[in-house]
Amino acid sequence: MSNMDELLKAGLDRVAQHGVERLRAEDPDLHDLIEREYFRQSRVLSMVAASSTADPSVLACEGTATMNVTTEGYPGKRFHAGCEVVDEIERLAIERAKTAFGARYANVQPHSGTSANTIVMFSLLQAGDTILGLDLDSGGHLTHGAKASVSGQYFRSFGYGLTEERLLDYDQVRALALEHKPKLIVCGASAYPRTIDFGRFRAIADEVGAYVLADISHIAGLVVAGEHPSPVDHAHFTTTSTYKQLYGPRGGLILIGRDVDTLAPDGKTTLPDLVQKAVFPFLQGTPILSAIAAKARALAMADTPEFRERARRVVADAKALADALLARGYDVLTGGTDNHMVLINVLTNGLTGVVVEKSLEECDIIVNKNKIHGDTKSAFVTSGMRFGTNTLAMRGLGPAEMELCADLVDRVLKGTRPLSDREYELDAGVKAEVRAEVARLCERFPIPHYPLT
Ligand code: DSN
Repeated sequence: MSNMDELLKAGLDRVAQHGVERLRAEDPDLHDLIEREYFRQSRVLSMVAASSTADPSVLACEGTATMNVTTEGYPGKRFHAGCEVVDEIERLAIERAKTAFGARYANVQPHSGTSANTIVMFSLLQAGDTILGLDLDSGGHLTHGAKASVSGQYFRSFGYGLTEERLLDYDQVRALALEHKPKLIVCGASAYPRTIDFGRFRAIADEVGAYVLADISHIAGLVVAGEHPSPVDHAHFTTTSTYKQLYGPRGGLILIGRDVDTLAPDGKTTLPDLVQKAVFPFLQGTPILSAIAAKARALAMADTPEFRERARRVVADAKALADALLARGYDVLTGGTDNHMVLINVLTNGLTGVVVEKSLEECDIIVNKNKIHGDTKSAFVTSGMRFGTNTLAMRGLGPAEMELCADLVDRVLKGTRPLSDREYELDAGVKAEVRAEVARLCERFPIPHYPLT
C-alpha cells in the first residue's frame, strides 16, 4: 500500500470529525445551531408520525465525499467520467431496495416522496388526464391530487373519502372510478391508522383500465417487516420516502413488482422504461449520490431481525397509546390503530389542533396538528392531532411506557385553557412537571448511538 493510500484510509475515518472541528472553529454560529438541533432532538419526545431518527451510520453516508460527485444518468450510462465507485453504490442501493421490498425494479434517485409521486404521474399522464386519490382532509397527501399541488392543478383530480366509521370507502372509490374513468388511482395515506387493502384498489383499477400508484411513505417499514401487507405486487407503481419508517435520509424510491413487464400506455415501452426516463432527464438532473449511499445503508438495516423487532414495537406502541388515550376519554379515530399512527379529535375537548401542538411543544412533546375527516377548521388550525411511534420505538420505549406518554399528553391537554382557535394559556405547574418527566424519559431512553453530549 502506498503512503498516499495509507494517509487516505486514515482520512476517511477522520474527515467527519475534522469537518465538525473546522465548523466549530470557523463558523461557530452555524455550528452552534446544528449542535442545538442535535440537543433538541435528544431532549424531546418526538411523536411526529412522519418522522424518525436516522442511525449515525446513515448520517455518516450523507457527510462523505460521495456528495462531491456530479453526474447524470444511471450506473454504466453516465454523462460524466469518474463514476466507477458511485455506480457501484447506486447498484447496491437498487439491489437492497429490491430485496427489502421484494420488488423487481427500483429507482433510488428521487429526491423525496413528493418527487417520486410526481415522477410517476408525469411518466404516465398528460396534462388534464384524470386521477383519483384520497382527499387531503380524509388523510391523503398533497401529491395525491390536492388542488394546492401540481397533482391537482395539472391533472383533473377527484377525491375519495371515508365511511362514517372513518374507514376507507372502497365502494366510493369504485363508484368514482366507474364514473370518471381515471387513468391513475392513487392509494396510500398520510393520516390513516388502519390497514389498506391494496388488492382491492387494483381490482377496481383493472375494472376501469387504470394504473395504480401506492404511496407507502408512512408504512414502508411495516411493509418491509411484514407488519402491513405489501402493495408491491398489487400496484403498478409503489413509492415511498426514505426518512419516515425506513429511518433513512431525505429521499424517495420508486418500486415495481409483478408489473415489471407491463406495457406503458404507448403499448411499446414498459413501466420501468417510463420511470427511468421520467426521473432523468425529464424531472431530475444530477442524483444526490450521498443520499443514495445513505439509502443503501438504511435499506440494509431494514433487512435485519432488529428492524423487524422494532417494527413490531412501533405497532404495539401505537396500539397501547391508542388504548391509553381511549381509556382517558379521548376521541380516537376509528377506535384504535393497525399501524404506527394514532389520530384524535381534539375539538371534542374544546381545543384545536394548533393549540394542542403548541401546548405540547412547550412541554417537549413534539406532534403535529392534522385535518381530520369532516374538519371545519383550516389546515393551519385543524380539529385533529396525529401521533406516531416510529421514534419512540427506536428509543426503546415499549407499550408499558405508552401509558405514561398518554398520561403526559392528557395532563398537558387538561392544563391547556383555550382563549381562541389559536391562543391558549398553559398551566405553569403542569408545564414544569411534564417537562421534568419528559427529561427523565429521554435520559432513560436515549437515541441509540447518539451520545448525549
Ligand atoms: N407527508 C408529510 C406528513 O405526512 O407529515 C411530511 O412528510
